[in-house]
Amino acid sequence: MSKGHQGLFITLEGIEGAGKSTHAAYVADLFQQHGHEVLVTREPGGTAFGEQIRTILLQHNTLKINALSELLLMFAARAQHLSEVIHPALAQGKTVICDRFTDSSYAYQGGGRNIPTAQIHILASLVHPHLNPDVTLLFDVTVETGLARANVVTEADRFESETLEFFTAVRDVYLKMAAAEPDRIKIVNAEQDLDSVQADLRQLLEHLDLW
Ligand code: Z5A
Repeated sequence: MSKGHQGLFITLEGIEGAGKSTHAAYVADLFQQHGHEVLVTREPGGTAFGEQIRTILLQHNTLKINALSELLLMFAARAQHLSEVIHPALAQGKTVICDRFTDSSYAYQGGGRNIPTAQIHILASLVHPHLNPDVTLLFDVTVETGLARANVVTEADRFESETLEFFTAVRDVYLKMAAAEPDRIKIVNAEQDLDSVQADLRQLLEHLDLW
């Protein structure tokens, strides 16, 4: 696999409740079993600055945040995350497993909030001109299943309070990106029970020959 960094950069994507956080630990474990030094991180967040931005973005209150401000905050957190955590870890040869990255911006701010793809692309080119995930695992579930799972765990945050139409648009963008970039974005059927999802994940990663 040709890439401009030493370590592997793996991202996990999908709508809420798809199982990214649950499976991040499983994927990390598989890489560790094969001798990789692994760093698990998330967006928005992953740094002290990014976690503060995360709090602002997710808290459900009366604060008004327009779509462009939301997008810029996602990329501000990402710029910090890249410089403080992701680039150094990759340079040390670590396998970085990141729960959400720029594909989330295309899906949520693009699909969900209708910001033109070209504008998001400008920010992506500015913030990480030479870095793209080596592999993206897209955990795909129906909106109904994802929201039902997510809402059992915690009270709905600012995003989780969005409409079915919003999440349907988000999921559609993810599926379109996967169709456009099949070599990078691998769809995992997350509608199945946990054991079946993990069996598929193991088989997929073995097939990709990443270790
Ligand atoms: N966002 C954005 O808009 N733009 C951006 O650029 C970025 C992010 C980077 C982050 O919040 C929010 O930020 C997110 C998008 C936006 N929107 N929301 N909401 P977050 O990190 O809190 O949200 P999330 O990533 O969607 O987290 P989540 O709801 O926890 O989803 P998850 O990590 O995919 O699911 P999970 O926690 O692993 O699983 C949820 C529950 O389902 C849990 O009880 C599991 O045990 C259960 N589960 C998972 N899989 C299964 C299966 N297969 N069967 C049965 N039960 C399951």
